[in-house]
Amino acid sequence: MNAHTSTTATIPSADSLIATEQALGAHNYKPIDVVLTKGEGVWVWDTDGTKYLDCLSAYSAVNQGHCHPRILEAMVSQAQRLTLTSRAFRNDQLAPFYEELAALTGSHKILPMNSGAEAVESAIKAVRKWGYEVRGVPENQAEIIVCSNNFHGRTIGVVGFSTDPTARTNFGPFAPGFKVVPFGDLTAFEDAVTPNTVGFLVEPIQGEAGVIIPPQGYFPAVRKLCTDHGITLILDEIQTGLGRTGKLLAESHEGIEADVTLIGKALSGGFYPVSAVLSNTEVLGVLQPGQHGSTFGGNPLACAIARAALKALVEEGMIENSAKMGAYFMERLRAIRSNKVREVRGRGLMLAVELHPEAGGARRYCEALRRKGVLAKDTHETTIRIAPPLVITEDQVDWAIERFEAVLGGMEI
Ligand code: IF1
Repeated sequence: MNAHTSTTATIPSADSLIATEQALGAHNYKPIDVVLTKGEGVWVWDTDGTKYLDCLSAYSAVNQGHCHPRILEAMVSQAQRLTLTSRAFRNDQLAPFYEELAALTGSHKILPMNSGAEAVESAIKAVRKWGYEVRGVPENQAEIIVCSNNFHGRTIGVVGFSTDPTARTNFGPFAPGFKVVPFGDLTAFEDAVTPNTVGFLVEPIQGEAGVIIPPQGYFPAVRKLCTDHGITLILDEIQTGLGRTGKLLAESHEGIEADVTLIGKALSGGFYPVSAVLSNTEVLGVLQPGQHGSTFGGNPLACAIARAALKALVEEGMIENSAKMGAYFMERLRAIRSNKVREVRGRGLMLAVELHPEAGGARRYCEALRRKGVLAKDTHETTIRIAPPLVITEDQVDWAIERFEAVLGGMEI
């Protein structure tokens, strides 16, 4: 046998891969030490061949399931044709992407970007400009109201109005023009409004804060106040959107419509960073050539992937499945008898198990779940976040519940 072909390439062990990451990477994450190498639907496999049920979905970016075959097909065939033109030239995927996304969401104008944080930054730019040019706010006086415990990304602009010390400490100085009010508190919002308020940026359900659902009636009242005061309501649906909560957009649960909606993550089914600002004509209408852009935003590969990702989501009934399986998962989680669980909450397949402070920290339970074949992620000290791909079946929920029962039941901690 030829020396070439007989060489079995040494596959680095998980431990050595982790050691290399530690040595060479910035330590801005503390992941669960599972090294994944393959994914299919709700399942992922580590380098030792162990299979796990993914209950995080890359923070809701793989709503359609890992390596969805139709999205993969679209990606490969587009990549073989044309990947990037920049917006200096046009490409034949952008128009159909706009058309399909507008038809699905009822939006009038679309701005394609890449990451979620970029979509947030883009919306802030557009809304400020709209404030000056359409609302007549005096120069540099535009104010945007945001909520405490918000999560909108990691850029300087965005962490500047975060209330999380970990996210913002020592990253200043920050941009002025943001006011923070408690999430779910209508009076505080009303009191913060001034004649210079141009926008209210808010998550329909706060994700990083621990899957926090606002009081009933909050959003309809917010919607009315925004309309009355000419304030642009900007809903960050980067995490809650595209089926995660059992509706296409979480705003539908509240019976409202935002003026500007931000989507990202699952817009590509996890294949590529694709985000978008969706808006009425007025707000995005203020952007003129040269005033905003991105090398990769709206590129043909991104557009082809997003078109396939949206088709898969809608045509394969994933949004309905999210509503149905979310309700079932929640019911089964609530039926687990455990003195460690304080509350189970959520909407659709955006779920959280809140532990009692004495339970010993959510991270420990996520590590225990991992040993049983379920990957979930803690947030803050006491919350286990559960967000599987929207293609999960009842049998797979049952499979997961057995593991949650064993871990939350406590025998095995
Ligand atoms: C990380 C959480 C999820 C988001 C909302 C904008 C963005 C995000 C509502 C920015 C991003 C992520 C990023 C991820 C952790 C994460 C997250 F734990 F922080 F809350 F999803 F649950 N708006 N969320 O949730 O989008 O620029 O990242 O594309 O590691 O920072 P991005």
